[in-house]
Amino acid sequence: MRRTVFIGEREYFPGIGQIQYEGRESDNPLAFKSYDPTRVVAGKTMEEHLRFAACYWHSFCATGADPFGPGTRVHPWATGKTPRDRSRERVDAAFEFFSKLNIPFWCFHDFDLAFEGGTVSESEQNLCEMVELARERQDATGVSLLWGTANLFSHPRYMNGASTNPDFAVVTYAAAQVKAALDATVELGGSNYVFWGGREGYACLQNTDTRRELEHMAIFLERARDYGRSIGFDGTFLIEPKPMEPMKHQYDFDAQTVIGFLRHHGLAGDFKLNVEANHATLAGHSFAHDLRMAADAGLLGSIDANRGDPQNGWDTDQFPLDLYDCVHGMMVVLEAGGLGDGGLNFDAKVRRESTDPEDLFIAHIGGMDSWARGLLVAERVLADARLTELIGDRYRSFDSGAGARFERRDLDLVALRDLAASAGQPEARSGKQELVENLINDHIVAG
Ligand code: XUL
Ligand code: CO
Repeated sequence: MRRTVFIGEREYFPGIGQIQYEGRESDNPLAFKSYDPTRVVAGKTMEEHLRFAACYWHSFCATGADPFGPGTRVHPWATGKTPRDRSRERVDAAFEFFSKLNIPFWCFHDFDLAFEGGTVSESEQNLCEMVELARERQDATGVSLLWGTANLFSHPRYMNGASTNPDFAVVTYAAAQVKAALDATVELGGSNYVFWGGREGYACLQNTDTRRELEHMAIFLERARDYGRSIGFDGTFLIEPKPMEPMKHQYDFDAQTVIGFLRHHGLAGDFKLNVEANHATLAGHSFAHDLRMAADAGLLGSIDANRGDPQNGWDTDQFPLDLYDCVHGMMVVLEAGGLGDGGLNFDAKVRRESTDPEDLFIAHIGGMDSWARGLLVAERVLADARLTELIGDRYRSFDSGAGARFERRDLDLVALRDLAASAGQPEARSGKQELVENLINDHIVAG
């Protein structure tokens, strides 16, 4: 159960109190208009359906730097004299933010939370100290950990990959980090552990032994799984697909690639997918497509909620304020029976030009309201008999007779040929795309 606002030694967001649900009539930018955590939709509260999480890296570490210029935001929690002081301040600022926003979960990388030391042991110690502090703050606020992960992409040692690095010495460093990050995740009661392999891929196909690298990646994931289980981690391991950036090609290209990889290596019992909107679009798919592929495989674990920009070909990590994305996404989630122990993590950053402290609240409030609207609309769309009938009708020919026998694998290719030869040309049957799109639009405006 979450408690009231947490304020540490210093208040980092003065003038902003607990964000409340005020309903659609409210014109307060610091209030929820649609996200009412206690409202019941399709048998569960909005809070239970949506399982929102804030991320530590974009909101509390990043300052808005881009390849053309430095950060534009000066964080009041980054003023301490030593890296250790700054890490501790950041935890307080983050938990003040989480509790004021009334967000139930958070996510972190090892070296967002702690600063990397000069040696493996020093880094482990730093992380342990910060985990202890975060645990106290979790207890004080009731905010829980959705997932932890290790940053295996920023340090120059990972420039040629982490678990897929051609140099075994680097692979061992990656293992050390994953071990410590798993320990931290267990200590903080996290329900998932994420692998996003930013550098697990290649920049040049001609200097890379891809067969060997993919094998190494599978071995590494097995070892991580075994260690996690040995220390009592009974949650879900998640792979987060992304096709490229920073590498030219990343092995976790998209949902279907990862599903194939997991099944090929016998990992699908312990691993699921963390689908990120902007990664799906970089792969040339829609967000809903990757969600659907993961859900169809029974491997939809969690979501990194954000969006890209159609005019930019990179990972802009904008807040997910596109209503269609949220509606289409929630349609998949509801049909899949929910997110289970996964959640909706805002892997999103305010724009470089959004420099007011309140912008961080406004962005998250917008994301939470958009997904809440997505939930309400998706529930209505899925309950609309016209859609279920339309889809049922499209596949009716498989429900009985020869079509059903085909699905039961009773017909061979010759039998199929003979059916075609005796029946003549199939009739044209409309897919009714515009009708379906109109129907969804009608439900969006009706709410
Ligand atoms: C990078 C990305 C990461 C992962 C965690 O594109 O999405 O923040 O979510 O490492
Ligand atoms: Co992500």
